Amino acid sequence: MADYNTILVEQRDAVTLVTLNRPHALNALNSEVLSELIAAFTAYDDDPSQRCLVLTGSEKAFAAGADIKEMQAQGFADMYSSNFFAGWEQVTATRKPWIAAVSGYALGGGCEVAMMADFIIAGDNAKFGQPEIKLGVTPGMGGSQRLASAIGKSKAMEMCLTGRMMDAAEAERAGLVARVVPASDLVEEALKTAAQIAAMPPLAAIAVKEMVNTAEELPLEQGIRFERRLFHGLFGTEDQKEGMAAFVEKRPGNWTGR
Ligand code: CO8
Repeated sequence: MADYNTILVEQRDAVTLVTLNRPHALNALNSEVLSELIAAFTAYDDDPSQRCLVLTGSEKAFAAGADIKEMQAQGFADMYSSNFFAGWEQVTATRKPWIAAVSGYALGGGCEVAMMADFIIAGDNAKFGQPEIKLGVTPGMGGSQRLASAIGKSKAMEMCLTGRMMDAAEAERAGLVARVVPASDLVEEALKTAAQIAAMPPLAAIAVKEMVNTAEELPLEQGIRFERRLFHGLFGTEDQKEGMAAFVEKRPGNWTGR
């Protein structure tokens, strides 16, 4: 397994656990974190033995945002010419499922990274926010778009305009997170859910991701056609034959990912 400076990566059977590890900066996201996450997510996507990934932080902070100290002195030309932080699109291009397990602060870029996940499981101490306005800027890693789509315009606008934090209970009510669990059990609960997903037929899991994500991009009629074509396509796989035979024969499926 590759050696990283800012993240820890371990494999638990078919589940990869990635832990953000810059405790002195509350896991603030800098360019090194980004390049290491891209490497870890690419390795996960390319490894057929790995079928789900959990991204987590510490109990105090999932991530307190993009690294303000790294950005502070940069000008427009620096940001624009380096296309600063465009690399996050490589993380969102991950084809296999991944879960964000959020404890403590998920602010600014931290909230935005959590929202890049397929879904979020939150510890009961989680705090979500887009406080960039207090720094004279705005969300810049998809937060304005993904927050609006997750919780609706009114709440997203209020969060981004005031910079206030939303606690775990409110985030669950608003539909930002799939589930809230006691903070002390967060990683184990997320790993359990990941293991459930890892036990599913992997091609169907990728297809689910593609079709649910398409709901945010296509009008309903085209989205439904896209879903149907992917559904039809799965009938060309061994796992469809196995899954339906296993149901009829009342036994668990044995997936090949073919
Ligand atoms: N960047 C850099 N360092 C940070 C950050 C951050 N985002 N957050 C915390 N730290 C550092 C602090 O500077 C401090 O370091 P030091 O000990 O050296 O002074 C250490 O972490 C501990 O932080 P605090 O002492 O502040 O801890 P508290 O428990 O008192 O407060 C808070 C915790 C409330 C989370 C507080 O640290 C805070 O408000 N942090 C900043 C939150 C924030 O504004 N986040 C948004 C950042 S901007 C952003 O994310 C933009 C994303 C889009 C980029 C897209 C580019 C294209």
